[in-house]
Amino acid sequence: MARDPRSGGPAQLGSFREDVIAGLSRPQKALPPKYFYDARGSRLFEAICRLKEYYPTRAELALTRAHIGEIRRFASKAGFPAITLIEYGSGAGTKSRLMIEALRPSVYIPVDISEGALRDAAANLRRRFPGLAIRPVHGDFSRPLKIPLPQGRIRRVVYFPGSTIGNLAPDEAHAFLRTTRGQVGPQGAMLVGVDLNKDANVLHAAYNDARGVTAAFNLNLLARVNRELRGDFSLRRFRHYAFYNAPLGRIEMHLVSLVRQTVNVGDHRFSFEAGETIHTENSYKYSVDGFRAVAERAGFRGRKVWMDAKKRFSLHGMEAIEESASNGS
Ligand code: AVJ
Repeated sequence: MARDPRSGGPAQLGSFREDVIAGLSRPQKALPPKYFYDARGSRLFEAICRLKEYYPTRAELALTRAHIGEIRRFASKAGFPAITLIEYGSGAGTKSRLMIEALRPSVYIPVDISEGALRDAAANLRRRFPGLAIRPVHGDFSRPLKIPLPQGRIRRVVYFPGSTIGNLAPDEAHAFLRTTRGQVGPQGAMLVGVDLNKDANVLHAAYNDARGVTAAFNLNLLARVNRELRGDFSLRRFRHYAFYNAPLGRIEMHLVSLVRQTVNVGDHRFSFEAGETIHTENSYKYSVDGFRAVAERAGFRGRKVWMDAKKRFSLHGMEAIEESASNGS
């Protein structure tokens, strides 16, 4: 299917090969989580979203459905007859459909790193919303994107669901929000899904599911290195490890080397001690006020926050702060 044979792809995607070599050369070996989402990884992530332990997807869908009228009112603005909706990390597109139905944008710009998911979702949405202009952008939203935006009295709304922002450390989230603030302009708005702090056992279970789907998702990163970069990782010699790092307020995912070993990636060779890890993902959890503080420093005022009944997940409705009123950076 949508295997991406390029090592790099579009310029803004950078290079898988370079990022892997650099990440495995660091004292704490690390791989960027954006590379989870090849065709197989995207399918495994969809399976994670259906797991009973993985509450975020269901909680976000439920709260979005429950508050869709208010979300619509928040997004629309007097004097702005049309909306351009930009979605970061649109993936399979279930939430996209809901948001398009609610906001009725005239232009929809889905941005995703997974080319196959982007293409399939765009095709589905074209069938469902024949009047909507859909302009997919294949790329990595962690870097500034050149997104063609219509001019005039059009309200720009960025939708960033799924708590993907949790992959970023607070200072990176701040920089990302600042770039987004520039992208939506002074009359723009943002809807961002943010997972909330909660009981560590609930968090732990969500990233250590009984059926091992999260483990397969994590290990697929090594399989992808083997497939695309001539790697020789033995998947039986690494184990999935995820825990809640309470002082830092984040779930960390790692791959633990079970033995002392060396691994080749193309012409590069890496050695592992028994027990040494590759850090593959952070997933930061916020309080409502904690997230608002980060957003405020980046030029967004929190106007609304919606939560599911158990207060596990939040959707923040934020508006751009006029430039003169904000100067944190
Ligand atoms: C897509 C980044 C929101 O952090 O919960 C799910 C990815 N990793 N299970 C998350 C993920 C392991 C997910 N995000």
